[in-house]
Amino acid sequence: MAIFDNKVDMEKRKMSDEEFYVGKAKVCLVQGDITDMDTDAIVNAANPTLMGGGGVDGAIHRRGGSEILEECRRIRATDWPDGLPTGKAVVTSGGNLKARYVIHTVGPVWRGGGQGEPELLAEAYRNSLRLAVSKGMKTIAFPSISTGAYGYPVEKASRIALSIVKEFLEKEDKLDEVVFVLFTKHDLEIYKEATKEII
Ligand code: AR6
Repeated sequence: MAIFDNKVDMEKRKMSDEEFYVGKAKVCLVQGDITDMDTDAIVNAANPTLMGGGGVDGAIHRRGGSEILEECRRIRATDWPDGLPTGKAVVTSGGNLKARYVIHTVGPVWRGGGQGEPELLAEAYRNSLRLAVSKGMKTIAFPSISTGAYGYPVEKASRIALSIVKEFLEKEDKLDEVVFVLFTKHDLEIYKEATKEII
């Protein structure tokens, strides 16, 4: 039964996937819900409170269950009493999710682009990738950080996301797969366009 399910999953992913390699690591673009992913980690586009919210953050906490929130509370109490700064990343277990871990990072709020947003968004991706490697993870899935409630234009954000992943994989050979899970067909198309320039 497990084999059958895997086959179905692979077929589904083949239909919507765009795949390419950086060194021996595979990078995939998929349209879907990141809470369905069975990668070692999924990344949460959180806010500094780490106490949940809307969008992908809400979906992860709803489906992952209270264990994730409990761990976030502990992280706040011990490491980040004033909140997780923009661009940083922390890890919790995946609770009831298929993914074993959730990496919580905070992207920048878009304020026109002149307030350090590109570098902060790059840091959010970079620190998430570093954390995954430091924990021995092999596969990681990202949402399109900052491009929902935080208003970062997806055309610009997709280019930063792909450039940072490419740069990271060129220097570091410990990850097997990085997946971008785009919630809408529109975002998937924009990411596909961006790969033509970046990769
Ligand atoms: N799977 C994949 N992508 C999703 C999902 C999902 N289940 N749900 C939404 N998206 P956002 P941000 C997409 O707003 O802009 C929260 O309230 C969504 O379509 O989730 O970084 C936090 O608590 C968009 O493309 O994150 C913060 O307060 C992308 O995920 C704030 O929002 C990011 O949208 C963070 O804002």
